[in-house]
Amino acid sequence: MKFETKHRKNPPRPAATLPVEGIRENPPRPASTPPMGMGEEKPTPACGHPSDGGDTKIYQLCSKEIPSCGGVPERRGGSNSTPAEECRNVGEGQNISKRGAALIVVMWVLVIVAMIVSTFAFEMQLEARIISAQRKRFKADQLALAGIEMAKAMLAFKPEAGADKDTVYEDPYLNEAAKIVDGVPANYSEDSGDGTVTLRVNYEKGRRYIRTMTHDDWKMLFEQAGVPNTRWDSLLDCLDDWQDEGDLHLLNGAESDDPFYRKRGYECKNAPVDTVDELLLIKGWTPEILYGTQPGEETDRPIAGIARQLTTWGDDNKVNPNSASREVLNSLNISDGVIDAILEMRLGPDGKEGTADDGMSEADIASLGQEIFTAAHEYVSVTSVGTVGGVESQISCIFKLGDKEVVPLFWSEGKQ
Ligand SMILES: [Ca+2]
Ligand SMILES: [Ca+2]
Repeated sequence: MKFETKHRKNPPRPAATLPVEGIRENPPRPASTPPMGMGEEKPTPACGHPSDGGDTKIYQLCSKEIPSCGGVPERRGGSNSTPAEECRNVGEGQNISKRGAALIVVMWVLVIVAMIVSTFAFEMQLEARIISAQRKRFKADQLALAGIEMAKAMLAFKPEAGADKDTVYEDPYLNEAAKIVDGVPANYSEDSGDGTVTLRVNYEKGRRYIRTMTHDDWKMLFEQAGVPNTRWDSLLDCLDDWQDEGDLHLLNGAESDDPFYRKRGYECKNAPVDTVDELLLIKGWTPEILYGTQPGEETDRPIAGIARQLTTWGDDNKVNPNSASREVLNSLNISDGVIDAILEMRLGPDGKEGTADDGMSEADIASLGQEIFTAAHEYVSVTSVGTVGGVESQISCIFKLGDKEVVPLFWSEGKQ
């Protein structure tokens, strides 16, 4: 009890630690300032906030709402700051922290919006390109189809009365059509709308008819193409086994019981080939032999390929010299002098290739005195290419020329 009495008599409370008394004493209120009361305005504090009035209400306001003080506090931080200043400093710090957080949120929102917009723009650009490519593809397809119709009109062309092989027309289209009448390869190109249609007309009689070719004919083609002669016998025996009836294989051949065919799950056809590509099914006949060594393929002896000299459209082994390539002419049993004469005569009087006077007449061909040659050209190959903005569409056809109509025999879309 004695201790409690002593403690009550001597309360050690410094004046500076009494916020109520200090605030009540320190703010000097001007004489002209009316006392606080009803209808009176609160004094403006140093920080400019009206709530800084110097009584206990300040602490309540500071704890709930941080005033926006634009001024700089007279004393900052440390144990020497008054509670009002501490409150103001804390309020300013929290206010800055809130502003920083808001700025970060705004920046993130901007980044996300920018990413969404850029993604949307990229997808739109991609779709626009796809639609543009599809539109070009459609136009190119239609141009290729239009080219086939143009070719059919050229194939049905009948020259005017009195016109002969050397007649030159003003219209390039008619000049190319006149070439077809003589069995001379024709090339025609025409702009149409946004694109171009290109026609190439050739004749299967300018190639070797597979079904009538002898082993010597094949060997001539193999030699020119660069096929190693060690493979010739195997290639020819396998070809014969593929086409002949029965399952007895030749010395270097292969029938259905050969592991090559068993592994692939099909048998020998035992019938003549119907297309040039069918040769790829025969043992030993690789794409390199038919279509040549591809660019970038490493080999000591590149092969040129023989597919361009072959055909399965025809009736006999005769060849039209107007459309035969040098390789085909070399595969025939004729002298080099005859070959040189053909190459010179088919250029026409102007001596230039690709002009209106190209081609040998039927009389010119007969003058060669070679039974292997013919002026017939009933099987016509047509390639039509439509091009729009770099997009190509190709159609390849085989037509048979009749007396009154042009009959389509083969149709292929896409590059070959
Ligand atoms: Ca056979
Ligand atoms: Ca010429």
